[in-house]
Amino acid sequence: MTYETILVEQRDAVTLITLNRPQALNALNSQVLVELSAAFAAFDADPSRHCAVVTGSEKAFAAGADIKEMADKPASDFFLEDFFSGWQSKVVATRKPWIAAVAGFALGGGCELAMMADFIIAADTAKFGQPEIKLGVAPGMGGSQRLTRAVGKAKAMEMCLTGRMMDAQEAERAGLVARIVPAADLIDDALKTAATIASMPPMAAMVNKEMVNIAFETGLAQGLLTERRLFQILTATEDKKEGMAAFVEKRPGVWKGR
Ligand code: CO8
Repeated sequence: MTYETILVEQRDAVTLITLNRPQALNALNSQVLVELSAAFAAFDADPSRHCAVVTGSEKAFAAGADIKEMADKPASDFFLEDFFSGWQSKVVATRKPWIAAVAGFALGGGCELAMMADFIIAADTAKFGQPEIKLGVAPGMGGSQRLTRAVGKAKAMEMCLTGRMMDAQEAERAGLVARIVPAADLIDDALKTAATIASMPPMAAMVNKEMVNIAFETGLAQGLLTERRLFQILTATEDKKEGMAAFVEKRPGVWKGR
C-alpha cells in the first residue's frame, strides 16, 4: 500500500510509523485510520518485526481527530458508520508491542491514540489533553476510559471537564507516561527501547502485552486466572527451553519465536 498520511520505515526488527499531516498538526482523519490500520496489519503479520514506534512531529504528535472532516457530518452517519470503531478493531487489536513517542500536542484523538499504545515515552515538550468539551462533544476514541484508568478519576475528570492540558512532568507523575526524555532524544530513545523489546522472545513479548492489558479490562480474579493460563502456555514454547538453557549456560538466548 502507498501511504500519504503516514511514513513507514523499517529499522531492523522495529517498524517506525510517523504521522505525516504537518499542515493539520497530524489531525487524525479517515485516511490516517485506513493507512495506520494497514501499517499495523502489515507489522503484525511480518515475522521479522517485533516492536513498533508511532510518532508525530516536534510540534504535534496529533492535535486530535480531524475537526474539519467531522464538522458537517450528520449524526446518523456517525452512528451508521460506527464512527471511530476502527481505532479499537484495527489499531488496538495489534498483537505485537508498540510504543507511542510523543512530542508536542497530543490532544483529543491524539491523546487517545497515544493511550492505545502499550506505553508512552514523552518528550519534555509533550502536552496531553482531552479538549473535546470545547467543541460541544466528548472523547470518542477511548479517552474518558483510558485516561481515567491511567491517571485516576480526579485528574481525568478535571481534564475532560475543563479541557486543560497536562504537561510531560505532570503526565509522568500521574502515571500516564513511562518516561520523559529531552525532545532531541525522543526518536532515538524510543527506537532503542523498541529494539530492546524486539530482542526478547517474541511470543513472550506478545503474552506479556496481553497480560498487562487484561489488568485494564477485567477484575482481579479473572486477570490472575488469565495470567496463570498464559504463563502455562508459554512454558510449552521452544523459546522457554532456550531461554532457560541460555541462562544456565551463561550465553545469550537465540529465539525461534515459537
Ligand atoms: N482537526 C483539524 N485541523 C486541525 C486540528 C484538528 N484537530 N488541529 C489543528 N488543526 C489545523 C488548524 O486548523 C490549522 O490549519 P489552517 O492552517 O488550515 O488554519 C493547522 O492545523 C495549524 O493549527 P493552528 O494554527 O491552530 O496551530 P496553533 O499552534 O495556533 O495551535 C493547537 C495549536 C492549540 C493544537 C490548536 O491547533 C488546537 O486547539 N487544535 C484543536 C485541538 C482539539 O480541539 N483537539 C480535539 C479534536 S476533537 C477530537 O479529537 C474527537 C472528537 C471530535 C468530534 C468533533 C465533532 C464535530
